[in-house]
Amino acid sequence: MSHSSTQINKYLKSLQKHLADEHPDNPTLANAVKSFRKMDYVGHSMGLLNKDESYATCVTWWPMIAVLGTFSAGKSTYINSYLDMKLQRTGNQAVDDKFTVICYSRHNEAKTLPGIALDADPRFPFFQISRSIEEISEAGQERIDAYLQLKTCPSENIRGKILIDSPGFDADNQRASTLRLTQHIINLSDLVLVFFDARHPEPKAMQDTLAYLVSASVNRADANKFLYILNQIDVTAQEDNPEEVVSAWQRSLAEVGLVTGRFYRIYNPAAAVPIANPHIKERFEKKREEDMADINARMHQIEVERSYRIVGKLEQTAKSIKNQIVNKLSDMLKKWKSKVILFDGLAFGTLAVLAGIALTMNESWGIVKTFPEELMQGDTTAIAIASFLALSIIFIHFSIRRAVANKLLKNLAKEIGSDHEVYKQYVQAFNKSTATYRPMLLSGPAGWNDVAQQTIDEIINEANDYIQALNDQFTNPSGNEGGNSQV
Ligand SMILES: Nc1nc2c(ncn2[C@@H]2O[C@H](COP(=O)(O)OP(=O)(O)O)[C@@H](O)[C@H]2O)c(=O)[nH]1
Ligand SMILES: [Mg+2]
Repeated sequence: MSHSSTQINKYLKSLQKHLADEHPDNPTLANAVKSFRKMDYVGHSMGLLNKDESYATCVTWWPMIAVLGTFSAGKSTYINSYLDMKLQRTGNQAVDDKFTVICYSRHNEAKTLPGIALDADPRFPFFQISRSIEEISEAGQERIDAYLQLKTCPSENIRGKILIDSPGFDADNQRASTLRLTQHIINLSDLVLVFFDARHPEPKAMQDTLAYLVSASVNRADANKFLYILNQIDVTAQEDNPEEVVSAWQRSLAEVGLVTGRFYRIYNPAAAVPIANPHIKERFEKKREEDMADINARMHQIEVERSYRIVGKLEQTAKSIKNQIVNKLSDMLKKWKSKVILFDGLAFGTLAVLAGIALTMNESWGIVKTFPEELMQGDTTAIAIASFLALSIIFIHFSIRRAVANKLLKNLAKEIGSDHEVYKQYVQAFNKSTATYRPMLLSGPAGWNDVAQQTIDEIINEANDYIQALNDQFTNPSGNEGGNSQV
């Protein structure tokens, strides 16, 4: 990602503000932003980062949970009950044709903002989404607002994460852009709840959904972030054999290749049809409670992991600068210097020998003797020759420096892969360390001075303090446990 440095500053300020808003009495993550900013200074001075880049944009600050599935499967009803407020409209006809990104805000009312607001919102991992929307949308001109809206709401249950409600899914009638946006959201999400409707266990819409959402998820490396939920299971209570609906559903999933994975059966008691038979009612309620507890645990886990993941990334990046990147750069610089000296020697040695041969053959060694004198006297030809020689030497020397540096970077690309995240950082830092203006004799990579070393050590210490603070927050039984609020 590339932005102007004022944009980055705005982003970081806004990030800090949102974190402070979300955790007014727990500044750990807001402090972590400050540590990331400190690390940016080191990154900038070493050349690892461009001025318009920040380590803080490399982490997802708010994990995303996407709720996908068929039309009127009860996605919005589920989300409202999770939030414990009626934020989303619900109903049997299509009520929403946009994706709704739901974020926490302390301010006491739910607010809807146009999708364009997401573009500048650091909470959303689509930071600068309009560009990718342009790629996604076939019309090109279509605005992000046509696909996305942002809602903020004061529900405690959404603190520390983002929920995405989606329009009903119908692979046949969907605009291609919506399908692509769905894939984009799936890729960015930390957890994906796929809702099906027990009222319509096997209509075509479900088959299409299965084919599109499920078969795509089966072979993914992150397949375990998908939870498959058969909702509105209450309607099967009147059937002679309620289990048959569940089996049919699981068979459909198996047909598209999903044999393992997490399957849940739930319903929303407030929206459900009353279950008359007390035995069936009890059985349904028990299963529902178990499954809801599992789903809630996964959602809470995401929030806890988020904090540790962010602080972990801070510590890991600082340590990798100190231990790996600096060592690797120093090593490369050492090789670079000795090779440059070697090739300088070869080049100038060869030139000297050739010059010697030429002078001998022309029997004109005398020129060499008179040359300094002529130069002192200000002879223009002599000055021109001397300047030409000097410039040639400089040109050859710097060409060798560049060529050797490029060769070493090529080797590095082979070693770690040129698409590796840090490869670009190495290239920028090594180019800075071997830049024309930088004397070759300096040991150590550019920007890696006492201040930088001290800063990195401070950041590592700070990261340890944050982990301590998170342990206190998440494991202290008397304190704010955070997880019980959403049952
Ligand atoms: N019987 C029953 N109806 C439900 C349940 N959940 C939602 N509904 C109803 O199903 C309809 C569609 O729900 P909605 O949340 O709008 O579905 P969405 O399109 O997936 O967002 C609404 O009329 C809900 O009241 C449930 O668990 N059981
Ligand atoms: Mg809905």
